[in-house]
Formats: sequence, structure tokens, C-alpha cells
Amino acid sequence: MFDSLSDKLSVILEALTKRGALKEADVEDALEKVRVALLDADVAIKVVKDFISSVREKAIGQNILKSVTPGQMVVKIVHDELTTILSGGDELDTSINLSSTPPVTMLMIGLQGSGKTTTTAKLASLLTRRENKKVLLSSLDIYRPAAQQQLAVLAEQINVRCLDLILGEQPIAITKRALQTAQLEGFDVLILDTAGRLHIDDTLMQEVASIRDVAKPTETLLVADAMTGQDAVNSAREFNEKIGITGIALTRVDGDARGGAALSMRAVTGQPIKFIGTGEKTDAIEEFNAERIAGSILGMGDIIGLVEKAQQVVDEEDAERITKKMLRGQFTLEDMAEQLRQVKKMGSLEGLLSMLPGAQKVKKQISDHNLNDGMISRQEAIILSMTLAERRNPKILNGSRRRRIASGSGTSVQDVNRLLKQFKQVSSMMKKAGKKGKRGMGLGLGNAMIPGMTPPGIR
Ligand SMILES: Nc1nc2c(ncn2[C@@H]2O[C@H](COP(=O)(O)OP(=O)(O)OP(=O)(O)O)[C@@H](O)[C@H]2O)c(=O)[nH]1
Ligand SMILES: [Mg+2]
Repeated sequence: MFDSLSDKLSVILEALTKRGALKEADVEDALEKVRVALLDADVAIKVVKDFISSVREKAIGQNILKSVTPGQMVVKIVHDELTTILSGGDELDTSINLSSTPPVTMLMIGLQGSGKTTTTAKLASLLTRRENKKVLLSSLDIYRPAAQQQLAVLAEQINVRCLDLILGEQPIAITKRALQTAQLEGFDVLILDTAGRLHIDDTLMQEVASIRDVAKPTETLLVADAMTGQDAVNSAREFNEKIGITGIALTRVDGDARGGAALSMRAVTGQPIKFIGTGEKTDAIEEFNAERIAGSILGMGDIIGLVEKAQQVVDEEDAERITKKMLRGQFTLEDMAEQLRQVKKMGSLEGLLSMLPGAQKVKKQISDHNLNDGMISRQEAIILSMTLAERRNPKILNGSRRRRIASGSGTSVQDVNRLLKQFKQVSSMMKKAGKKGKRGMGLGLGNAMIPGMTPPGIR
């Protein structure tokens, strides 16, 4: 569904990630393009406005532009904001509430042809097979010829019980009989499929309201067709105001809808999308996952994962402080220990590097230096076994102290000496780089440096 929007956003954002430094104007320019892309995708104007101003505030307001990878940061911000508009920003539970006293009753409502009957069968199938629930279906659509038979046929296909039909019975009477049957025969879930109308009209609303009053449903799901864009969103708002809904099932997500309905639904109606219909078959249904959809719209999972990981562990200010010290030749073993910790917290070096573009060269450097996760832990242990004074001024370390530190850290004197040598190399390299006015780059992750490894461009 999001193909076209996804293509446009990828082009706009990839251009940002390919540039090193970003100016405010670059971000503004990209945001303007994002705005047009969202409007083209038929996203509600208010939603687009809020989205753009939120991204702008986060991208320009914070220190993102000064960070090592501003383009990637912007991608991450856009991703998070997309997730927020899809989910409403809170941790609203999007699964169906199955915890009330059985039979848990679900009322399916919506405009004509939106997919109510199909979705009823899909849900029944999902609940039976995955949740092991005993499900009863009942059609209250006495208006469209063969509507009740349609549900009965689907129910038979998926091996789920459908309430027997009694000719001429009215919707309220059917509802009562369905509830009674469900109670008497120990069904866990009762799903009531209602009749649709071409447009929302009072008669329809009144009938649905009285069915609701009798059925007292745990879930009232509005079934809306994604292909109808903002009309689907408006119908959801109206149904919510007049009937009260607990969630939305968005159908025909497999079609070439532009995505506007999905992206506006939560913000405009205040109700969560709980399911998406992805085809005509009874198994073509998925639970709605805002994060996953945002990810598929942007299609830049690697970048997002990487920024998240780096954000978790690298304190930008710390990194900057350390870089400055390095360049002034004031880099101490304490700083080095801090960097080792950051590298370690990011998970395995291999895993981290495999996410970085162009990391193959660095990987080779690492194996050349025999640098691995175990070694990082040993180096950290060595530094931690020193006194504060020693960390700040390793020159005072004599032979006996080195032996003590080796035994304290479970390493050998050679290991201690090697670390001290590496530290000396790194600091003198940094000093040189500082004089040349270059920034130490390290791995480029918040300036985290891997000691013992020559920073690119400095020889
Ligand atoms: N491609 C696709 N088709 C769907 C989906 N959901 C429903 N349909 C199709 O849409 C058409 C209408 O679906 P129904 O389930 O009969 O819709 P309804 O809301 O019950 O219709 P009325 O009872 O007439 O109001 C059928 O041909 C379904 O196969 C979906 O997620 N994807
Ligand atoms: Mg129907």
C-alpha cells in the first residue's frame, strides 16, 4: 500500500544520509519534500502539519545537526514520528480484549462493502487457530440478499460455528439468540457481523446503536476500506462519535491505496488500528504493528537500528568531551576505559561493524590488530585495576605496580605493557591530529575510538 510514498521518502532521506554535514536549510528542504509526499499519499492535512512540525522541532531543536551522522539521525526521527502517528504515541494495546467474561462479544460495523463479513471470518479463524478460542459467528444483515448465507459459507470453510438462520428474524432478536446460544454452549467469543450502508445515515446508526445496547460488546470494531482514503477516516470518526468504537480493522491494505487512511486514522479518530486485511482469503489478516509499518515505509532498517544502538550507549557530550581532550593531548586511561565500555555496550564489535556502511576495511584492521570482544574486556579490566592517579598519569607505573595490576585484572604483565603502549600510540597520534586541526574520527560512532586502531586518515 505504501509503495509510492515509500519510494519518495527513501529518495529524500537517502540524499540526507549521503551528505556529511547538514545545515538547517538542508533539513528544511527535505521536510518540504516529505510534506508534499505525505499530502500526495492522501494523509490528512492536519496530520501532515503536526508531523512536519514535530520532526522539525526534533531535528533542528536538538543537537542533531552537530552530531557525527546528522542524516541518519533525521531518518531515525522521521521513523519515530511515523510510528507515533500510526500508534497515537502511546502504548495503547492494539490486541483484542479477550479477558472479559465469556462470551467476549465483538461487534463489526462499517460502511457497505468495507469488508465486515470477510474480516469477521478472518478474526474467527485467527482466534480459533492461534488463541484456541471457541468462536460463534452470527450475521445480523437481513437486508442484503444472501448476506447471511455469505457468512455461513465462510464459517464452514474455516470450520467455525455460525448461528442457524431463522427466516424473517430481526437483528435485535438474532442478537439476543446469539448471546443466549454463546452462553449456553460455552463459547469464548461471539462475533456479530452487521449490515452496511452506502453512506452513514440515521437509520443505520440507530439500528447499530440498539444492537450495541443489547449486545454490550467488549470490542466494537470499525471495518474501513483503505482504498477509500480520507472517506474511510471520516466514516471512522463518525462511527466513533455516534456509536463508540474500540478499534479499527483496515482492509484492502494489499491494494494500491496510497496509505493516507492508515497514516491518518489514529490521529483523526483517536482510535487504534488493530488489524489490517491483506487479501481476500480468510487467513489474510495481520495484527497492526506501528513500528513494523513505519519501518517498511522507510525501508531503512539498518540505519534505524544503528542509530538506536548508538543512542542507547553513546553520550554525545561525553564523546565530544573526550575528543577535545584527545586533541589537546589530555586523553587519559580513564577516558580510554570509558570508550572501551561504550564499544562493549554496543554489543559485539562484529555485529556492530556489519551494520556500518563501508565497515569491511575497519573489520580487516580489527583482525590485523587482533582486536576482539574478549580483548576489550581484558583491557578494561587492566585499566580498572589501576589507581586513579595511575590512570591519569601512567608514567608512574613501575614494574611492581604493573605486576600487581596484571594479577588484579587476571592478565599478564605483557598485556599491561601492550595496553600502555597502545595508549601512548593513540595519545600521540591524537596530539598530532590535534595540531593538524583534524578531528579524531575513530569509528565515527559518537567519536568512540577503538584504542590501538589507527584512525582513518592519520598515519
Ligand atoms: N483484496 C482484499 N479484498 C478484501 C479484503 N477484505 C475484504 N475484501 C473483499 O471485499 C469485498 C467485500 O467484502 P465483504 O466482507 O463482503 O464486505 P462487507 O463489509 O461485509 O459488505 P456488506 O456486507 O455488503 O456491507 C469482497 O469481495 C472481499 O473479498 C482485503 O483485505 N483485501
Ligand atoms: Mg457483509
